[in-house]
Amino acid sequence: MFKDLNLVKRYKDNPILSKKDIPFKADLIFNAGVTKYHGIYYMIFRNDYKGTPCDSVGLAGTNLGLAKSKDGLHWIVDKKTRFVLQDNEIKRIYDPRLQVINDEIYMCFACDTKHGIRGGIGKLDKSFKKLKVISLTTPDNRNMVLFPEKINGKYVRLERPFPVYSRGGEYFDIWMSDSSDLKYWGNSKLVLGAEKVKFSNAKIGPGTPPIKTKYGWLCLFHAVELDPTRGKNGWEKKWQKIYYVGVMLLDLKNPSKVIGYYNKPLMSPSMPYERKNGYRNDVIFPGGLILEKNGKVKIYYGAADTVECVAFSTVDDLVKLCLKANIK
Ligand code: BMA
Repeated sequence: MFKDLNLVKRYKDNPILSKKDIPFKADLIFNAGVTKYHGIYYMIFRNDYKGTPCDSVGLAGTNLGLAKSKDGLHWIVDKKTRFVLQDNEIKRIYDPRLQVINDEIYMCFACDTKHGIRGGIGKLDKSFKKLKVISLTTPDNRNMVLFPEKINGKYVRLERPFPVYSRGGEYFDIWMSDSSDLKYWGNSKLVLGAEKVKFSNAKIGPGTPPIKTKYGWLCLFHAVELDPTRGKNGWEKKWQKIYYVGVMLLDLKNPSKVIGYYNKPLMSPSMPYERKNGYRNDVIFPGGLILEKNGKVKIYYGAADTVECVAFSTVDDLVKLCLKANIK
């Protein structure tokens, strides 16, 4: 396991959202999407709740809830809003990521179906309470994030297909596609192969929706270390993975081109709420990156698949890390 290098500062009052803050049935509150819209922070969080025990850990279902904040640190949860997508084919949606493009609000999400995992894109109304699904990928794909503006006249997304058959094992990469209407996607290109990320021996995936800097698109990703010698790490019988956060910078005009990325984890599980007593310990899963006017950034992440947290950095520090270790 890689040590945390203290490159970002965790909020002293983490977690910012957990089971105790939720006014409805809730157990694991994590992997939220966060955006700032007209000065207010909005968070759509994942809630996995227990029911009649139906598997070894008793998790019965998943829904998504909505929270609002004036400072990005203290949150008020909407009592009524719960996003659930379920029918004969679709089992659940989870791991939302939010993006505002041209004053319209979009949410990417993962979608478990009877025939595989699909990446979804939907549009939220201005109250963030209603979701209209625009498109779903073919299986298996997820961890999709949208860029905040069109590039060369097209919407662009990062995504993470899972080619199990041809790649072997859980060895997955970050890809990119574009679209004229957010519904039909194509022109797919590899962005970052998992083999380039030296602190991962397994899959990587897009984490936070990219933010624009004058040096390039800044984007956090997750990177997995699989350690078969690990025993019990959480409520699960056996959890053998560690999830780190990585940081990369993509070319402004051609985002399939990586300008640079930091060759060590930006964040490695280190705090008790990231390492202990969680559903899956040693997981940091980034889903939101907010750039403030003064150049400071807030990094939102799920910790141990159990609580939602925030950490702080600056855009300059993150860009510098990427430029220091140019992969070319
Ligand atoms: C991934 C997803 C995430 C989760 C992570 C760590 O495969 O299921 O939702 O946070 O694993 O368990």
